[in-house]
Amino acid sequence: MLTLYDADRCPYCARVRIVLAEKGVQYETVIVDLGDRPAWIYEKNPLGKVPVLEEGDFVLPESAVINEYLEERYPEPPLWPSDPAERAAGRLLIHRFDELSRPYYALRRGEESARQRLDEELGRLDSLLAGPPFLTGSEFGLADAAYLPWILRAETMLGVDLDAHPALADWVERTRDRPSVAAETALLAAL
Ligand SMILES: N[C@@H](CCC(=O)N[C@@H](CS)C(=O)NCC(=O)O)C(=O)O
Repeated sequence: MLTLYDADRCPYCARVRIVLAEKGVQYETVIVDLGDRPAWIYEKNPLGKVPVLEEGDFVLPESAVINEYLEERYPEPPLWPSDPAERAAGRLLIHRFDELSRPYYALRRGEESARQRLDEELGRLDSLLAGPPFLTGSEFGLADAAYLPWILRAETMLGVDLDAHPALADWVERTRDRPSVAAETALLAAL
């Protein structure tokens, strides 16, 4: 049985929850109180952060690495495109995720000047989604799971209006039908 060391409000954990749900993998959850982190979490992850995935003696932190592991461990349904160039483009998006998270967290800290930078990044995603329905093409995948938690939180917690980014707004709406994302929306509403 897999165990996920998890926190409801953590968007990095949400990345992993979405992928576990997409793949229909059963797992146990251990909720970590981020406001009063238990000392033992440092044994699982020296950085003291969640998510951490555990399976027997195997302990793995870092959401992007966990999701790559899950993709290999549970190949069905595939969450990367079969084309290597398309997969590489998806990995590049995840590698450069900080371009979005930097202004997101700056805005969360109350730096209003970050709103414009965040808006530019949302514009970049909007352009990517002007053609295909998902970030790496015709199917929902790891890149979508990597970005969605912040977009959902930007709307609900930071009052970001997606109206200026119609393709991005359509993408969010499209993903809401998926049980993996609906669960996250419900969880956010309950925070
Ligand atoms: N790079 C990590 C980041 C994880 C992360 O920052 N998690 C936050 C909660 S959303 C955390 O555990 N924060 C505690 C801390 O920073 O000390 C990942 O992708 O998993």
